Amino acid sequence: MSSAAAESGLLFGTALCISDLLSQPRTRAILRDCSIVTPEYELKWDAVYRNPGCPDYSAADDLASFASNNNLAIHGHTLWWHEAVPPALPTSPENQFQEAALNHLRETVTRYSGQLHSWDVVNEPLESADGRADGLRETCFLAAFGPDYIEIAFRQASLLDPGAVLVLNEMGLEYDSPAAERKRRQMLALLEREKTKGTPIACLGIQSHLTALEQPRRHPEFRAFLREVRALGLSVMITEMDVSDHLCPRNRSMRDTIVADTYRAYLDLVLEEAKVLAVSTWGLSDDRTWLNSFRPRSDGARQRSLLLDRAIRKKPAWHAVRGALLNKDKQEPGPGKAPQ
Ligand code: 9MR
Repeated sequence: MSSAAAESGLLFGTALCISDLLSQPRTRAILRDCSIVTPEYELKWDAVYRNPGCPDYSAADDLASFASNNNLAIHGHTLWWHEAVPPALPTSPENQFQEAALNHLRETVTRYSGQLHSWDVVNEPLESADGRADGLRETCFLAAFGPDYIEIAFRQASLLDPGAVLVLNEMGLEYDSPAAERKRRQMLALLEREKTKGTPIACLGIQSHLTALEQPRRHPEFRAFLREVRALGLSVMITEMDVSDHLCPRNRSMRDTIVADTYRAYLDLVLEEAKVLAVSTWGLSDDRTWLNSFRPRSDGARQRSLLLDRAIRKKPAWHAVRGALLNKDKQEPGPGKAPQ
């Protein structure tokens, strides 16, 4: 898989946890398929500060050593995310939270400076249901720093690790709904605002948690969005791709076909329109998906949402993703496609 990606000038990878490396078949699959890995949990603020006042980077360090010993790039996930704030941390007074958030960012970026391919500097900044005109999610970062918090985080990260690709990562940009279209417009407005201020955002992370039978094959609004992102001079990373099969029939081979087809159609579209640096799935094998708890199937069957099955065997989805990666530069340019 990673060689197929490399042929098209991309990295391919997965999210992983330190415990994945206890399984030899899983480790072998990671080494066979990946050129980039994303710590699923170990770098998050609450993971590092499980014991208040006493940061513990040992699990993240172990993953970083595994990656560097095996020549894998690392995507750092994630510096400022409202869901990863240590629970014991007081979010007020604001200046105390500011200091803690900046300390965490500086300490983490400095520790791994020069070692990472990229950083999700800010994760999931938009939530239109929060009702702000700019679409920003009401988080403790927004409360403490105001709407400039994104600029502050990116400037700090850029100063401390100038070689890393700095990514603004978001969920739900790829969905097909009026709310998703609103989010795409708000994201473009945000990126334009930050560009005007000179905020060093290099790349948009599109999480890509897809749902089979819901994700459209043709998706003109999303296609147009990707073109606008490209026109702003930004690259794209597909950061957390998986396909929930909770709407699919139970029959395994039918499910596998529909899931594979969902991956293929989605990747064909994104690879055609965006300047994609890397494609990562959120786990590699079906025993490691978060979707069994987040989107359980009503018939009780386990999700088959990733590229390998529970026995770490390749599924049609694996071949579909590989096909899309290999096909990248063989596609007909879409109408109005931005020049390479
Ligand atoms: O898969 C991750 C799970 O193991 C963690 O408990 C959870 C909270 O830290 O985060 C999950 O990953 C999320 C990612 O960090 C951001 N996008 C949504 C992912 C799935 O919830």
